Amino acid sequence: MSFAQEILERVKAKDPAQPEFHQAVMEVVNSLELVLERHPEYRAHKVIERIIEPERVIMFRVPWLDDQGVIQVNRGFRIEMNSAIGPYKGGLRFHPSVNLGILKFLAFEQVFKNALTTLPMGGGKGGSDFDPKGKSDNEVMKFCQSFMTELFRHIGPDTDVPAGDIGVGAREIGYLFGQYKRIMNEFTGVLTGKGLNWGGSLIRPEATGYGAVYFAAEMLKTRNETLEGKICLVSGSGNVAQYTVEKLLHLGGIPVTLSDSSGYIFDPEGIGYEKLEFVKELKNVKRGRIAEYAEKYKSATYFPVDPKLDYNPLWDHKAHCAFPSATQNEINGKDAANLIKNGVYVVSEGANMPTTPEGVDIFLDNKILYGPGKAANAGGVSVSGLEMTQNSMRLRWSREEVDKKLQEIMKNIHDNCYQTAERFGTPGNYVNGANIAGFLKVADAMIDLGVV
Ligand code: NDP
Ligand code: 2IT
Repeated sequence: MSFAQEILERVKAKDPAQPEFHQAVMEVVNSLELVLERHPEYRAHKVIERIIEPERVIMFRVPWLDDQGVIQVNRGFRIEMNSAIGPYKGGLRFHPSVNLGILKFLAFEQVFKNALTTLPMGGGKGGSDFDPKGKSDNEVMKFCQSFMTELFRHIGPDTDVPAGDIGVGAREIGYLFGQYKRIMNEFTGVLTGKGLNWGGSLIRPEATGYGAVYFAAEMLKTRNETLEGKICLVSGSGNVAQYTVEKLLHLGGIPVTLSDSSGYIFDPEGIGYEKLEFVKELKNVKRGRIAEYAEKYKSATYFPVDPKLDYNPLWDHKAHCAFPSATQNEINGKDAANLIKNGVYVVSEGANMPTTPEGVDIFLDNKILYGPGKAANAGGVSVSGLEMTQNSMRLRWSREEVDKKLQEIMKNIHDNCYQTAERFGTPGNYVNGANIAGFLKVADAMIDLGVV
C-alpha cells in the first residue's frame, strides 16, 4: 500500500462519516507522494499525520428565539485547523448541509490556500446548520448574536479571524461583529468582510470573484491568450458568482449562465452590466430566486433542477471557460466530460472543491488550464488578510491600491503553482503545484516550531 493510501485508510477508519474530508485529504496526499520521495524529513517529523488533525475543534449549541417566540436550536462549529504560519483564518458557512466533515474539508483546504497567499495566515473554518433562507432580518440577527455569544471566547484578532462563506455576507458579519464588540468592549479586526464604515476593506466583497478571473487570465497568458471574447459558464449567483461576472465583463469575457439551488439561467446574449445589477439587487437585497432573471430578460431560458438527471445541464453548453462558484462537488465526471466535449479548456474554481475526483482526472488527462479552488479562489482570503493589516495600522487603502495588491497576489499564486508543478515533474498540473507549494510552506514552519 502506498503512503497516500495508508494515510487515507487511517483517516477513513477514524472518521468514517466525513466523505468530503476524505476527498480533500486524498487529493493533497496524492500530490505529496512526489515531495515525500525527495524529502524524507517530512515523514520523519510526521508532518502529514499532524497536518490532517485539527489543532482544535469547537462544537456548540446555538439556541435562539424565532419571530413567533418559539425556541430554535442549531449547532455551531469552529475548526481551528493549523496555526503554524499565522492566526487561524477562514470563513463561516451557514447552510443546512453544514456538518463536521464538511467544515473539516473546508478548514483543511484553507490551510494550503492561505499559505499560497504569501500572507501570514493559518487555516480555520466554521459555521452552522442554520439556514438563513426565508428568515427575517430579526431572526438572522438573533441567531448571529447567539452564535457569537459562544464563539467570542475562542477567537480574537491575533488568534482566529473568521469571515464570510456560503450564507454569511455583509448582513451576518455586521450582526456577528456587533455582538463581539458588545461582549468584549473592544473594536478590533476580529472578523473580515466588515462594512466599509466600520473597518472593512474596499474590494473585499469583490475579491474572490475578481481573483478567480485574474487567475484564469494568468493561466491563459501561458498560452498567449486573453479572456477577450471568451464564452464563460458561471454557476452560483451569490458573492463569488456576481463578482466573477463583473470582472469577466471588465476583461471582455461573455458570461452566459448563473444558478442557484433551484435551477439555472442560460442567456446566450450574455449577462451584461445592466443584467448583473439586476442580479445583485435580486440576490443581495430582495433575496429572490434566479428564475426571476428569465422572467425579466426574454433572451434567457430558465432550467429548474431536475433531480432525475445524474449531471448538471449548466455545464452542457458550448463555451471556452467555466467558473464553478456555488458549492462542493457541483462538477462530476459526466459534467467534466461535457465541458471538454463543449470546447471548455479553462476552468477556474471560485468555489471550494467544486469538482469531484473523477472530474479532476478528466481535466488533468485533457491537459486543460485547470485552476483548483485553493489557488484560484484565494483572492477572497487574501484581501481578508489585507483587511487585517489595515485594521492593525488603523488606516484604509484606496480601491486601486487594494485591487493592485490583489492582482499581484493572484499572479504570485499562479506563478508559484506553475513553477512548483514544473519543479516536481508535472508541468501544467496546477493541482500538484498548489498542493505542494502550500504544503511546503506550512510543513517547514511546523518542523521549525517543534512537536506542537
Ligand atoms: P453565497 O451564499 O453568496 O452564494 C452561494 C451560491 O451558491 C448561491 O447561489 C446558492 O444558491 C448556491 N449554492 C449554495 N449551496 C448550494 C448547493 N448545495 N447546491 C446548489 N447551489 C448551491 O456564497 P459565496 O458566493 O460566498 O460562496 C460560493 C462558493 O465560493 C462556496 O464554495 C464558498 O466556499 C466559496 N468561496 C467563497 C469565498 C468568499 O469570499 N465568499 C472565498 C473563497 C471561496 P441558493 O441561494 O439557492 O442556496
Ligand atoms: O473559502 C474561503 O477562502 C473564504 N470563505 C474566505 C475566508 C476569509 O477569511 O476571507
